[in-house]
Amino acid sequence: MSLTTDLIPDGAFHGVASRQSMKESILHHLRYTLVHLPQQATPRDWWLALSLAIRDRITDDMSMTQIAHNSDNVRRVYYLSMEYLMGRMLINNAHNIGVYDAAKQAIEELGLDWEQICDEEMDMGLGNGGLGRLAACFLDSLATLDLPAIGYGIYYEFGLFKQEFLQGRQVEHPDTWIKYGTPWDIIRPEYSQTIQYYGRVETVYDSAGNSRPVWVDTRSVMGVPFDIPVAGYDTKTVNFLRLWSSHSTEDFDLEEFNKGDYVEAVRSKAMGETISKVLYPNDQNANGKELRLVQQYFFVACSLADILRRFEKMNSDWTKLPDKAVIQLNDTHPAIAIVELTRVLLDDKHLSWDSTWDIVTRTFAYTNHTLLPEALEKWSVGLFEKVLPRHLQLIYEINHRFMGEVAQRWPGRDDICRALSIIEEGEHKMIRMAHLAVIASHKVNGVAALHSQLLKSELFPHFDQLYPGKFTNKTNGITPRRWLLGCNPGLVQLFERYGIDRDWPKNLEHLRTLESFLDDNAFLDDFMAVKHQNKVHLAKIIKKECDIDVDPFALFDVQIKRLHEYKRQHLTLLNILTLYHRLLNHPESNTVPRVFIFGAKAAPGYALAKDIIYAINSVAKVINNDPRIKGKLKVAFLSNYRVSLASHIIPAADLSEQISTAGKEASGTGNMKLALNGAITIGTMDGANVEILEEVGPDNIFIFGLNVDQVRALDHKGYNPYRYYQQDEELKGALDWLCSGHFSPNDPHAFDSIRNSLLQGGDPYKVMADYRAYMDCQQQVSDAYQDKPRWARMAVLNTARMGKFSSDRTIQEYADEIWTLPAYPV
Ligand code: B1H
Repeated sequence: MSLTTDLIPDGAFHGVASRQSMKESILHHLRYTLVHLPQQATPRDWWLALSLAIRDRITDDMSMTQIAHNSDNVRRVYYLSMEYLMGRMLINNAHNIGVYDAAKQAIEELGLDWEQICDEEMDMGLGNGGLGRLAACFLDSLATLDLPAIGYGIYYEFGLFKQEFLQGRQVEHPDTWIKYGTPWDIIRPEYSQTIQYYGRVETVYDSAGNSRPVWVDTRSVMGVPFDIPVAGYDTKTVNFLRLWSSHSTEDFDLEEFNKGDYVEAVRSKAMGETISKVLYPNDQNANGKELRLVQQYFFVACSLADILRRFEKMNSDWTKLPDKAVIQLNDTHPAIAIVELTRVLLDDKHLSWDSTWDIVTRTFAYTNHTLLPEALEKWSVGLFEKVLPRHLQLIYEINHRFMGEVAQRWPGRDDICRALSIIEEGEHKMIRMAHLAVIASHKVNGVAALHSQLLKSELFPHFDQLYPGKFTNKTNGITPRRWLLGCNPGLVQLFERYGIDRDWPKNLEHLRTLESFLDDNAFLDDFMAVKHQNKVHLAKIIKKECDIDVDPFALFDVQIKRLHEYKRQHLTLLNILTLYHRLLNHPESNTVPRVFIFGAKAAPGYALAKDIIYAINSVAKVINNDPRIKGKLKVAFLSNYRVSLASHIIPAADLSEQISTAGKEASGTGNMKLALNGAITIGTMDGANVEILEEVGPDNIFIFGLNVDQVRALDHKGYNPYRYYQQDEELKGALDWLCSGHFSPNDPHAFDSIRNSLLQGGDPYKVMADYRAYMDCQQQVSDAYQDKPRWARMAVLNTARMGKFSSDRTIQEYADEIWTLPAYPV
């Protein structure tokens, strides 16, 4: 690299100079970091050199930001999450620091293909779905809004499994994202932490005869942090994500070894290496595994120790901790942090209980992401005691004091005490982590208006009465940098041509000016031409990945999300079967050609979800190869759905399927991404769909089906799915056909599980009840799609009216109303 480029400050990288210096940087890294000459370099070498060149333009600002935050002893938010779905980082970072054009031109001048180079990057898939991606969007917004923030999580060696279809069935493979390293992390051995777990609690007496508990005979494990820089968009702020990797501690091994227990020493060494090995793939399904509990404690204890270390450098009064640190819990997965902070302040720093509890409750805030009972975390008391015996004592103490409060508020109401207790009584005593999180947090929020309402009225009604004002709503959002600027360059260029305010990525409300072009037919045509180009691009991906030919003029009907019964991919399957049946009966009918596009991973142990995948793939195979329907219906299930694949599918979608049973989807965020890119939503009155309806207006969205009240009423009077089956010929026909063996000749009973869950199983997610309303609504969709100008206006209005769903708005609300966290521009 030349001396001059070293001396030019970041902001001065413009135009030719910027492109030239970028090219020099890339070639420098190729030659001196990767030790390759251009003629030997593989696409991966170029990708790595390019990434390092971009990284060089981030790291100085990162150092400056951290020096400023530290030396000014600023208040920070600490975001604790078991999951971060960062996806690919190159394009996002290039946009955020303003070198995207320079980088792309430099690559092209080097005779390389930009997309091919970007495609070399492995997704950083350290999350399951919406919850993990939300954390990633939040990091982007925190930095963009100049908010001092650090994210904490786990440096999983294997992220979410790679999905493959073998004869239509899901097969999982390990995700080896880190095998050859990543240019985006910085190892920080100097900030390693050693933490204790297992062991037992002893009571010791001092000379004055006072007793105190001591946690002894513990095992220990070391956390080594890896920092991922998070650059804000169009600002100097660079925060970071600190991920802990677990390692065995030498001192401990030696101790065991010297006791003569060689095998135990080696075993615990293996355990140390195991903790951060793999992400649990059970989205929305708490599993009571010991390793999961250990993962939670490991990352929480390392993170807290790191937070307290930072606090102690500049402060001496522990009662000031809540002035300098607010800790946001991304669901209950990191809620053990509450108990760990209690333990440190009480046992290590020797504060009083009252002082400790006051600090704890002023420090923590908790976000709830689900009402599904199977996702609400509970730990068995026995397991907890084994791994964290001292923490269990503290939970009992917290609960004891809390029960006192409840008894005072509702004298004689043992039923309420039992309902609110952290400990669930029964044959197996369980610890309810959500109760702990509610009790210890100063704010608890849901993730969409409806969800937050249900949180108060259904999940925590007594807590709401006990703590008025504690429960709030923070409707989710998405970062416009990744979900429009990064993924839809065609639309971005269109905005430029029509003179849309260039700061829309920071002020998404500015896209409202698109509404002034609603009567401009040339604009509508241009807008839809971009959509068409994106569909052509996706069609190529579908051809390459699935070997299916799809017509880009057909309606692209997209359902991309984790596979779960409550999300009702099987309702879409019934729609597909019905449409196929209608086409066979009326081959000459004027049907709107559709391509159904799916992306979904099923939890490896979720048999019914896997059967639904197999069913969709099996039906797809028959439909895609049936010449009688002349290609009017196609079904493409793309395997290995992930962030990078989403960014190709979303800009190409016409219709966005958001069809969860009302009351089940806390928010959804894919709904926002698709609408922002001009897809029209077909959805139920669930999660953030309700607020999307408010924003776009009833003419620009397709709403169908039971609402929450109707679902409750149906359950109340007794729901009978058979009634719908027997009374609706098409529904019966579709379900019977699925299970007739027609779609699985070698395995005629392959889909009985689906049928059973919908009939004998009582259809817990009301698929049968919503089928007819869904079919009718889909007919309205087809009619609207045939009216090209109408559809175009709807699409534009969806893009124009998504301002509310920028995660910048969400984060600003957290900063103002939960964190009282001022911006701190560097
Ligand atoms: C959401 C989860 C979740 N809610 C447990 N809950 C997990 C629960 O591995 N686990 O144990 C993993 C994930 N994920 C999602 O959060 C909601 O379903 C979406 O509706 C919401 O948009 C998203 C972000 O708030």
